[in-house]
Amino acid sequence: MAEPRPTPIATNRCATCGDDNACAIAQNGGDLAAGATCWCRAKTAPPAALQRIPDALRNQACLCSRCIEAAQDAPDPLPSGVRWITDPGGARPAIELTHADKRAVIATTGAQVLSFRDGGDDGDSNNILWTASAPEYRHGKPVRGGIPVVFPWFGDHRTDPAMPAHGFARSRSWRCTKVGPAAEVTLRLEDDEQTRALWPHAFRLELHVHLEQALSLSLTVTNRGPAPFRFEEALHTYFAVGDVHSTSVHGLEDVAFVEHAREPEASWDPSAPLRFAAETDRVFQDTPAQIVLQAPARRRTVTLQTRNAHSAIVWNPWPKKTARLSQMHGDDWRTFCCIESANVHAHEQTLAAGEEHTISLRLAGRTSP
Ligand code: TA6
Repeated sequence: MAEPRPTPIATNRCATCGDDNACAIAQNGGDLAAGATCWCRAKTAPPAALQRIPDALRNQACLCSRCIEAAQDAPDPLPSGVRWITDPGGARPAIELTHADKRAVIATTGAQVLSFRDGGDDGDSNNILWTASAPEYRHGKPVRGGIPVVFPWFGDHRTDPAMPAHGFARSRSWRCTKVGPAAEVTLRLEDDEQTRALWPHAFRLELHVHLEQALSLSLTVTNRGPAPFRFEEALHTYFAVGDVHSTSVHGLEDVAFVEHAREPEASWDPSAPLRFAAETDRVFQDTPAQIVLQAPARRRTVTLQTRNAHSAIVWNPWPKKTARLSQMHGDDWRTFCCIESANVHAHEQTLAAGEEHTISLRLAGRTSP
């Protein structure tokens, strides 16, 4: 017997994906006395859908029809190691994966991995991923940090400066289409009239996130349209390094690159491991499948293993660019670097009608005694 339908209070945000749930009662200011009847009262959400409502949002909002649909053939009991929560901002649905002493949190907005803790308490020192000092957890906005999903273009739009940087996928509400069997979920984004207004193609994105000793992500792009399309993509990973001055990146020695920073180092040895001594925004092409980040200030080594990622971007804004960036405090640049697993610029991908393409990233952290 399905649990009683939550009585929505003035929020038209779906409790499990954050998208508009078209709740008539919420649109009526949540005033139940007004007698507004919501479409949801005519629907019966499967138990699996109701189980996905985070405690903090229970009785706060209806589910959207697409999340109810997505949960139709879901296994009733959520597998251990998967839990719906709200993100650190308290209002946006998120999914928590746990495995042994490891924990990852994924926001449904943008299917953005927000944190990956390899043991210990919930403190930031255990978080392999980095979050800016003034994070904004807002519907329709990526948080600065974690692993934003960049699609269908990288950086600024080539012809229209009004378009969102790094595409639109990181700002949209994704919904969960598969849970389990282990500590794993699949989140999906498909084209709709808003995305087609920005990029006129029918597509499906699926991000599969699996937590074991390592954190594995795979992003599959499917061309659902009648004609080929071209796209760029990146898993734009922010790493917590403690002190960027003592950090080094290994595996990109002698790999072809273009430096895009406004004020980069005057010169450096491309055959040596990459170190940070100025603003760095280096796009590498034809990259190896393994890159290693050494962050001695955190006594941490992180190994990135990729499949089908032919580009990598290494970025640190240094102080001047940090001052121009949202969600950042002045000193934030000191404690992170980005190593982004991607296909961009010369490795922009072409996908024929009906075809799919998958890029994968596996993050394994090791802390030295
Ligand atoms: O990936 C590096 C980069 O393109 C930088 O140039 C910087 O703009 C960064 O991404 C962050 O972009 P965002 O749009 O998230 O502020």
